[in-house]
Amino acid sequence: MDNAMKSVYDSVLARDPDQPEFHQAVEEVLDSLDPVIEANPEYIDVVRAMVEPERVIQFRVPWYDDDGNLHVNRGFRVQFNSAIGPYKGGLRFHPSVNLSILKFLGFEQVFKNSLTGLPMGGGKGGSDFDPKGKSDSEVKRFCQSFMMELWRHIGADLDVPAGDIGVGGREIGYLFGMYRKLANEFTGVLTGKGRSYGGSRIRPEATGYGLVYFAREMLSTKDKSFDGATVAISGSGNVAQFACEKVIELGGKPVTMSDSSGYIYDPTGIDREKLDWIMDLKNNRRGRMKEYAEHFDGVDYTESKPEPNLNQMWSTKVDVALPCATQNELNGDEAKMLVDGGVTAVAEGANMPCTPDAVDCFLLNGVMFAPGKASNAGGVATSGLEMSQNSIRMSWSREEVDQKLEGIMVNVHKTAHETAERYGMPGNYVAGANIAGFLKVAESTMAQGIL
Ligand code: NDP
Ligand code: 2IT
Repeated sequence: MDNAMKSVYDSVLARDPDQPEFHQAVEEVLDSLDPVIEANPEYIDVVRAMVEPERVIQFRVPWYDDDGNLHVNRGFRVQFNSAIGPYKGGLRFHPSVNLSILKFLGFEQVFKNSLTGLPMGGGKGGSDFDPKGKSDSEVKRFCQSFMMELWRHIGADLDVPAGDIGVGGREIGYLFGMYRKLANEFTGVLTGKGRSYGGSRIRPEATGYGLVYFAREMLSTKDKSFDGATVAISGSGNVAQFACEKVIELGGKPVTMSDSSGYIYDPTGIDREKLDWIMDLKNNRRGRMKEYAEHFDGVDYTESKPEPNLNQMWSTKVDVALPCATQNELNGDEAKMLVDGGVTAVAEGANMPCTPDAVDCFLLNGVMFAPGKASNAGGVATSGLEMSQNSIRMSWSREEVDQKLEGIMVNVHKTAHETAERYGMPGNYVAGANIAGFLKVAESTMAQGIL
């Protein structure tokens, strides 16, 4: 980082010293931007403005559980940047949610959305509510209470939330229903909606499919492919499930999946039938991965242990690793285990799952590495396609949406790859994605005046 950039970073640290995830996300981007500022010194002012969200909304979310007890959660929406389009990004319901996490996610979303080539700004929101173990009616009451405040801050041309950890089709349905009632209008204010009320085909699959399309493109630059490749996947939620599905379709062999309680290792591979079983377990029965090892023969289950214990899942010998659970789930020592096991490529399905040490380890050891803001952009890109369909009051076929998604991911890969080359860092997708994502937003910000 050069001096001007360092002073921006120092001001971020000084202003919000208690936001480590946000610092991490900002540092990674600023580290990439030196050559851009060298070529366009005026962009340093854009950087100064970009590290501060345009608006942050925080609110109270009171709700009653099934026994009539009151709970009070905290709700947020971080409207980070609208230079190239309405704020766009998911909602996360998880007990760990705080402003640091939502600001890191919102900040990354700005670059990711820009990379998709679609006109979407960046935002993120959510709550420290834990959907785990809650009844359907408790989740519904929570979502309704959450939207009772959020609705006045969002809109189809203003801010369009979607899902993220803990927010899937069920939650989006309850949120959309409440928005429609309060605003007295039916618009595409949320994405990830059900098919029967304006949702896009392929949106549930999009992040996982997009991730594998991106990884396929990355592998092909070194004449490699998923065909016959052994793959480690972490997580077992939306992104992990559909990444697994696409890996199987391309001839790969996924051998691990996990949840916050532990991971399974299935040496014979997770096939279509076993994946269907996992989808039913996770999406309908809301069960734990441990049950997979109890149900299928020859499967190892390892319970997760808190840090400083290493997650042994990453010591599995694989060709490709797809971390699809959460931020900072894969550290430098775990990256070293993957390298020792001979990994060729790592592509982030989650947002920032690899720590800076892990990323350094991959790059130093010549492992192809795709940062989430490029490789998981297929989810928000397909949300963008849902917004388009809602605007023109049409719905496209599965093939049409999948084709567009694939085209966008091929293009995101090409953009990140070519930009890295142009700026003298061939093969560095982190630099390529950060620079390309930044340039479009910076140009728009300058053209409109920094406001
Ligand atoms: P889900 O809620 O569907 O699944 C999350 C998965 O990650 C679960 O298996 C969960 O296990 C695990 N997990 C979550 N938090 C932790 C934790 N603290 N420690 C260990 N495991 C954890 O979420 P998604 O699949 O939608 O999201 C996964 C990642 O992908 C997130 O980083 C998200 O931001 C990112 N992402 C999602 C997109 C989308 O369209 N949904 C788009 C782009 C990125 P458990 O059930 O035990 O909590
Ligand atoms: O992190 C992400 O890109 C998402 N959770 C998806 C956001 C969206 O608006 O579809």
